[in-house]
Amino acid sequence: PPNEDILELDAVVVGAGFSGIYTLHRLRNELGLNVKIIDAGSDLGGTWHWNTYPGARVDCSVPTYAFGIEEVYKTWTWTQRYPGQKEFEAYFDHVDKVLSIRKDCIFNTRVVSASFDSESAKWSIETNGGRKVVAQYFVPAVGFAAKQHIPSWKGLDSFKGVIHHSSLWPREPVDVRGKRVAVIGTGSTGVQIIQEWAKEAAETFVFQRTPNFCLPMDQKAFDAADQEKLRDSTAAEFALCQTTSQGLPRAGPNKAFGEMSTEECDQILNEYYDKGGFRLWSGAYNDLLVTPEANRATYDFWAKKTRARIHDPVKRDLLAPLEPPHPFGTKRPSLEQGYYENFNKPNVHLVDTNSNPIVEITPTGIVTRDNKSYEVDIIAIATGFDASTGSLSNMGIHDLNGVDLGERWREGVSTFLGLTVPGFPNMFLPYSVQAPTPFSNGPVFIEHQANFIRDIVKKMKAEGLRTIDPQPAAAQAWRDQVVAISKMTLLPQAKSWYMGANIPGKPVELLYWMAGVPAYRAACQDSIGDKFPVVFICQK
Ligand code: NA7
Repeated sequence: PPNEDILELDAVVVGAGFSGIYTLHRLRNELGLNVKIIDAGSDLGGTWHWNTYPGARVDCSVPTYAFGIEEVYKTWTWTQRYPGQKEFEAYFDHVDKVLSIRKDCIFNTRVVSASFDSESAKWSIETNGGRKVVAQYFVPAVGFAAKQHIPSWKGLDSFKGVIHHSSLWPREPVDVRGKRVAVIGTGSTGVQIIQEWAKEAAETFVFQRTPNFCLPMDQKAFDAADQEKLRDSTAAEFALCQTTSQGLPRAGPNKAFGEMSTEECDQILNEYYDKGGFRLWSGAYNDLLVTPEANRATYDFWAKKTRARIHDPVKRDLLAPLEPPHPFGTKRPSLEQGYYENFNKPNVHLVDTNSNPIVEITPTGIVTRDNKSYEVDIIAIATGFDASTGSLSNMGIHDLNGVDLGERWREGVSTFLGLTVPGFPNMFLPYSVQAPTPFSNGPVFIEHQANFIRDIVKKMKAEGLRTIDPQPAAAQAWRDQVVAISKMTLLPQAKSWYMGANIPGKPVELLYWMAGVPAYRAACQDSIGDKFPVVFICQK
């Protein structure tokens, strides 16, 4: 008889962000499966639920950083091109009103283990509350930034003031007026916090290890006329996203650096910088991340523009050095709104933790190697994440032989299509490793992967298959491709989270597949065509 204590489902999805919601919607509404999302958070949103730090804002523009589902976008109005976290909370509430997602979510619950039982051909999932769930399909949809990276500084727990990692920030605002504040880290998160705090805090101390090559955000508040225009253009913008390499609503450059005259380059670089957004990162030429000379030309252009905004020569050399520490765009740039001008204020200080690393957190501040002590009231730890593999490797997911996924990936990641892993039948990993993930417009790319998961499940049903499991040879070939593409690019030259290089002991390898979304989509389609029985072990 069925065990009443065990929840029996067709599919379990972990994570209620964009990828979890898309997958639930596709499997539940289009295939009629019984699906639930389990999420450690208390509501929908994933990244947009957790990241409540001051200034949290998307830096990929709407309306296409959103669900491409007509019923959702036709009934929603954005107030600005790059909305903040609060607007996303309201947006996910709207998504729930239209798609009825919350009713199938189990919140405040963390998955602590998942194992596949060959006999029943089902996943058995356990949560921190001791709940057991059994399902044919298992979809950890936890994004790339779910496992925080907090360096193990001496004395970290001794600090008497307010201290939080950016993605564990309290939901009620922390008042910084009249306070001395410190931000450690200058990635996308650090930059956003600094911009916010430098407006109000008495003293702001920025602890920078590597400069972020920030680009101007082309932020815009939408008026009624803009909103009307968006209503007409959104469908076409989403359609355009399907055709472009990054899933953005604009085509990339079609010429290489060497094919352009100096004047042509200058004109495009200036145009892209002035227009703002990630245009300069997408590239004024199509070999920005491949050809060193092309890359350097963009860097030099960027450095000249940025240096002109910073008055103090010491800060200028730290924020936008003449010699780049890594090629342009091989670490993620962020979009800024007056970030550099903040450093012209006398109460915004820049501490170089590259030459003087942090050695200790004391009850009252931060000490660097040169024995300088920075006394502060509030600290934001904006030191990033153990990207992509971190959350998956710590969820207790076991393969057919009982080996943990983290153990399987100890020497390097192996997947087929970045979505499936040999030995983990019927498990799908949207928005994860060895896929275009952070080099794409997230929601647009996720929609494609959710569609693919739906199509593969549909095919399994049509063919009467209980399980599919990628062939080890298919995964090896996929890995070889990721590595080969990586070697063609400049990305390995940066100590970035893309390379796993931000986490001590993590294998250094490019975690993502760089050949663009359309080519990725074609590879997925190919795998469920004639190749299907070759690349997957299929069992009835
Ligand atoms: P990031 O981009 O990983 O940035 C982390 C920052 O913290 C970065 O500036 C790091 O310097 C710095 N860092 C990390 N460890 C240390 C130590 N031990 N000491 C000093 N400084 C340190 O994370 P974010 O949260 O900003 O952004 C994550 C992504 O989320 C973002 O790219 C968007 O896609 C969304 P480093 O550069 O390693 O020298």
